[in-house]
Order: sequence, then C-alpha cells, then structure tokens
Amino acid sequence: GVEGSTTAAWMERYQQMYERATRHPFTVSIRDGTIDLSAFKRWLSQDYLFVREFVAFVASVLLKCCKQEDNSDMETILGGVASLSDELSWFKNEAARWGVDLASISPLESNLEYHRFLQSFNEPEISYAVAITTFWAIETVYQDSFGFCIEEGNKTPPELLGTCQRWGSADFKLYCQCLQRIADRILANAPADTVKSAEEAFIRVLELEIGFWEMSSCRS
Ligand code: HMH
Repeated sequence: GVEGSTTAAWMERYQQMYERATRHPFTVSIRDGTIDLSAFKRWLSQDYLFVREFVAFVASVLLKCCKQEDNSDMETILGGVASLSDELSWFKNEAARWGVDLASISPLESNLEYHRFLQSFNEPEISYAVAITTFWAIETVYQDSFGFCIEEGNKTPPELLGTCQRWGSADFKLYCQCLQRIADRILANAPADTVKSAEEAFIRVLELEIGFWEMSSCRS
C-alpha cells in the first residue's frame, strides 16, 4: 500500500503541478483526438534524443544502487536499462513510420535543460535516494499521462495507440509502482536533508516535464 508513503504525500502536496505535468493540453489532445500531428512528430523526435540521455541517467542510478550495502534493487533497475534498448528501436521504427529523419534532429532548449539535469546525476555526491526518486518520478509522469490516453472514453487516434500503450500499459504501471516502493523504502531510511533534496528533485522533474510538453506543443 501507499500509506506512510513519502512519494504519495508529495503527489498530494504538489497535486496541481502534478496534474499540469500529467494532464497537459498536449497529451489531453491525444486522448480527445485533436492532436496536431506535426506536434506529435516533434515530440517523437525530441523524445528520442531525451531517451538517449536517459540511458546514461538510468545507468548512473544503477551504479549508485550497486554501491549500496543492500543492492537488492539492482535487478529492477537493470531491467529498466535493458528495456531502453527496445525503446530506442521502437523510436527508430516509429520515426520511419511517420517519415521523421532522426539523424537531422537537434535538441530544443527545454530538452537540453532536461539533459543538463539528468547529467548532474553523474556526480557521485548525488545520493542513491535522490536518484531513485527522480527515476520513479520521470517514469510515472509518462505512465500517468499516456495511461489517461487509453482509459475509458478516449478518442485517441488509432495510429497513436501504440505510443500510448508503450507507457500506459498495465505492465509499465506495475514497473512504476515497483520503483515507487523502492524509493519509499530508501527515503524512509534517509536523513532529513536527503529527503528534502529528493522532494526538490521531484518538483524539478514536474517542471521539466511540463516544459517538455510545452516545447512539443509549440507551433513552427
Ligand atoms: C521527457 N519523460 C520524458 N520522456 C520519456 N521517455 C519519459 C519521461 C519516460 O521514459
């Protein structure tokens, strides 16, 4: 259960911001079928570049996990690294299907800002507690956003259902819940200043995710 869960308390405390990240006009427009396909293609190509950076980030979380005395979370995080290999192939296939040339894409400013945040976790001083919380938050925003697009009553265009299933599936939800349990267990045993840093990282993820949807929606 989520009782006494630090992360669940934050989701409530920052509920408004969480909703801005997970019910953003961009993903809501997927769900109601009014999505502008050029915006979708921009998101697709930018997110491919994001995921390439995300591989290094998840590897840094794995490394911090392996340095813990209790590294029982290793398999879960390693599974996350492994699934990103499949995800990169998926992006390449999807891009080809939409006629998007990934080789000619450069990251836009909000994406670069997110890259810099992810890269900051390479510092060994950043604790495992903050890193695993950040990992959980990043995955959960996508799970919740795309899960909403396949919930009852959706008018999601059929050609976008594959994308929504990727992050909105029951399996991905279970994976996010597993990450949440790990984060809550680590946070329950972490010093107060570390918990504070993890909370700040959670808020930062929400800001960066909102910025990423904004970047994807913006015309031109
Ligand atoms: C911007 N956030 C962004 N892209 C993703 N692919 C995820 C989260 C989930 O992996």
